[in-house]
Amino acid sequence: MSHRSTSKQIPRIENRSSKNVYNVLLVGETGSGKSTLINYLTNFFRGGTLQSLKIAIPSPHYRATEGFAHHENDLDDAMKSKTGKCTFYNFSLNGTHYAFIDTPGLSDTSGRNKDAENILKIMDVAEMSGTIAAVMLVINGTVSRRTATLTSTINMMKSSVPDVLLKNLVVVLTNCSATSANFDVGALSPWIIAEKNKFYMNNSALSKPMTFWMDDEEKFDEIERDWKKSMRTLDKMVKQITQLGHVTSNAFGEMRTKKSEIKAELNAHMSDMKKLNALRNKLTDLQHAENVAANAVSSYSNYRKNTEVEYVENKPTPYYNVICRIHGTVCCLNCERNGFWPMTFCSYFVGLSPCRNCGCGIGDHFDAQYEPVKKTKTVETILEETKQLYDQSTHQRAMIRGQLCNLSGDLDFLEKEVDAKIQKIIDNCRALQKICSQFNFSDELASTIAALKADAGSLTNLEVKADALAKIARIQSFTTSLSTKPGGKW
Ligand SMILES: Nc1nc2c(ncn2[C@@H]2O[C@H](COP(=O)(O)OP(=O)(O)O)[C@@H](O)[C@H]2O)c(=O)[nH]1
Ligand SMILES: [Mg+2]
Ligand SMILES: [Zn+2]
Ligand SMILES: [Zn+2]
Ligand SMILES: [Zn+2]
Repeated sequence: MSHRSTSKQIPRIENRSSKNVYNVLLVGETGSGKSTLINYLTNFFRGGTLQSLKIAIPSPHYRATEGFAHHENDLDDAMKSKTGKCTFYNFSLNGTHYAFIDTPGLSDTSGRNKDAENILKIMDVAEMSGTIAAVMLVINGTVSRRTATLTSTINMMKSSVPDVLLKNLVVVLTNCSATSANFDVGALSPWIIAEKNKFYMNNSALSKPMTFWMDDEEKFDEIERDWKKSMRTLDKMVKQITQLGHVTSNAFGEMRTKKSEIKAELNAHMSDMKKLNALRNKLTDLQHAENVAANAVSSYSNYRKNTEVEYVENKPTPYYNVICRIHGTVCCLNCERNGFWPMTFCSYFVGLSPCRNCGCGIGDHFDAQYEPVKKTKTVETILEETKQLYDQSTHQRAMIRGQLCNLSGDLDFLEKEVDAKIQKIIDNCRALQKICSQFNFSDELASTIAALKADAGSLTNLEVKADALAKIARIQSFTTSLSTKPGGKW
């Protein structure tokens, strides 16, 4: 049996060697006649007659006689919870074992979600069975192909039967005969059902209480004619099932794995886009902060101030000058005394009267062979407060630049990651299509993609939002192209 790791948690049906059992999966709309067919099979295998009907599945008019109700006890708990409403009906004939698996009806009134859930249950039970001999599509043969529910049921079935089982597809048209059937098997296209895999039955005995036809000769004849025909058809059908042989049902598990991987990857993709959104917003913030810091740096860069300072330099002169000690001024330039005593001979002093130039006493003056000259020089002073602000903003800016550098690294990484994940989604879709060429990606992924679009719409970074929406649109058109033409364009 399967040696694949994907099947490791799948409980198998114990104590029945799958090689000996022909597992037949019955699928179809609610009301198509699956339960009735199983009751007819019960009569076929267990020798029931119109006078002594054997009933596996009770109906309003017939009570169960076969004790199949507790059959699900054979399955372990894990299996039971997984299969839900799938029920096994086991029969044996001449040492050959058959298991007919009744599944929840599709296109149920409870809606699409319920259908999807039921399809999963059907696929789970198919996988757990280990091998499948036939997938039996039970269709009410009076229904023409054009009803919307039937079309949707057919599409659901196409999406759930792996290609390895296409040869094992069996169609049972109920409520009709080969001549009266309205249903066009061509509606299953591109599935082609071999003639010997098509069966027509009118299983009318159980639709009315026995009293309705038992004592009325004409009604009984009609019921009996159909009954006998059905039994002959079942004989052919059971023989054909053994001809179809066993196909390992791993493919159902692979489909389930691929489907859930694709959905998980799509969701992971969205959370990447959300991360990208956050990072891009942070990038914008940081770029703004960097700008602010850069402006601060330039506005605080004038922390140096130049001031003009006056000072006095003694310029040497070849002659003597009389200088006031108090005023620091030259009172007599190139004094005619030429430095000789007494100073009273200087024309600025008349006897002992004060200096005519500055008014100070003679004793406050001296002779010197230089001339004090006032000069100015430029001195650079540092504005401490401004410098502190400058240093702070320079530091700030360096930090922001570091963060920007890290952030753009993270962004690069994440963008590559996003591309790789999308590629993985594409690859998984292609792989799933290889397993099930009729898989309807558009339907299967519709709700996931709608959720992604809603998520993308709420992204705050306009650039990332546009990018996310474009990526989703690409994935969507890729999956649509897969649904219409195998291979698809990417
Ligand atoms: N006349 C006639 N009635 C049928 C046939 N198959 C099913 N029915 C009736 O159609 C109704 C739904 O059948 P049922 O077996 O419960 O469908 P299921 O929901 O697929 O299990 C019941 O009333 C059946 O008696 C058929 O081949 N001929
Ligand atoms: Mg039923
Ligand atoms: Zn003088
Ligand atoms: Zn003087
Ligand atoms: Zn003076």
